[in-house]
Amino acid sequence: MDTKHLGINSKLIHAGHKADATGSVNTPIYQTSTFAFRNAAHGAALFAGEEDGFIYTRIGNPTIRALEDSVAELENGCGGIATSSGMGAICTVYLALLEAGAHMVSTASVYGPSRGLMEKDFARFGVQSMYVDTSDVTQVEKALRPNTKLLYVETPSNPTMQVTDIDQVSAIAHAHGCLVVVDNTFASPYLQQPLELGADVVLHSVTKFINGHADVVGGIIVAKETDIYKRLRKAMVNSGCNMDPHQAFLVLRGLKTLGIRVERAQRSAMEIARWLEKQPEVSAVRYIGLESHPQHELAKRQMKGFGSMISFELEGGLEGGRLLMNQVRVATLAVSLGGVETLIEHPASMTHASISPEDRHLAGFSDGLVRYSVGIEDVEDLIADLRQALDAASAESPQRTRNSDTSTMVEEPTLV
Ligand code: LCS
Repeated sequence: MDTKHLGINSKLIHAGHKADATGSVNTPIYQTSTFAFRNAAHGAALFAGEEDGFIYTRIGNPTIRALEDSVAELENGCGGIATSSGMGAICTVYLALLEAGAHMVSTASVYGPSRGLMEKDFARFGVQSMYVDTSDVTQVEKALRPNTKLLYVETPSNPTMQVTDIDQVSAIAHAHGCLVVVDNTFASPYLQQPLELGADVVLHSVTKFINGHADVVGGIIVAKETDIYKRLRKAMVNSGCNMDPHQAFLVLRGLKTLGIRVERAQRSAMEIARWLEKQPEVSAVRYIGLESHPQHELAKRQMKGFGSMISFELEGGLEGGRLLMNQVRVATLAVSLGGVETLIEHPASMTHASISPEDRHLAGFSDGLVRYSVGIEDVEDLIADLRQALDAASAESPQRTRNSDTSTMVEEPTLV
């Protein structure tokens, strides 16, 4: 079905699906590693790119293709490339668009491993990088060098919730002959379309909102132009970062409800953020839907909604956050985000532990920051849960929840 003219919720249901001989309403799982050629000439034509079709699942597969086509349409790109994980997508982007001697400028508070992979691994192959607050356009402009090939932006950023003006930074980067990649994981294509705002490439950890059910790890990249799409696909195929057909099937299933999940979760997030702002134990709330957020107006212009990610700090600093995380009962203490279930985690010791304490400080978040991914439970239950957790935390250690004690902070880097 041609879905180009349809609204986003209709696209979520129908884009990417191609009817097969059975009339299957959903794209089946083509659980096969390889595809038979009709004859030798057919095989040769597929390899030469003279005919469209499937060769081998690392290169392409109908179930994976359905997901790639669907997200490419949602993002208004020329083609999608599904990957084994969000990090697989990021690795593919670095591999395809950078080389020895090239320089990358990125958001300082980017997801920990996105930075770790560059600083610890790609650096060994001579790729240079620099991390700035990309929500500040002047910092971006100053960071660009003649050899800067890539501006890699995460917006909203994990876990600081900073919002970068994609339109403005794209114009600056393009004037320097530099490509722009946006990690759109926190917004999802339902709320933000970076390619429409000037970016060249958009990527997602589909593990989060796109799949939405905490049962799959995966990634996807969408390019605006064909030549970049081809470079990215080649890097994915050669590095073996491909998605698996069963993964793709589950993500296709999750994707259909993206709109209703995001709408509900962001409604609850607004209520929770406003409630958190009023609690005496809470010293700061970062939610882009709040007027107090420094880029609230930009988010209003750039996004179709404010999403469901909240970061907050307690008066009791790190210790206060730890006590709270141990006391929640409806929310689950776990990393990841963007699922139907509410998750709470501690970036400094978990998702961003691989970034040094100095760099975390420079990126703009304290060891006391707690990240809260709002799910689709009843909002009254989530608020009651937070209230009882704050009460229990205070009862457990009334004086400690009011001190900023970071002396017991574990600096051991982890893998997530
Ligand atoms: N980009 C962002 C913004 C992320 O938050 C993550 C994972 C990734 C990329 C990597 O995706 P993955 O390979 O895990 O599919 N973020 C995580 C987080 O904040 N908690 O656990 C994983």
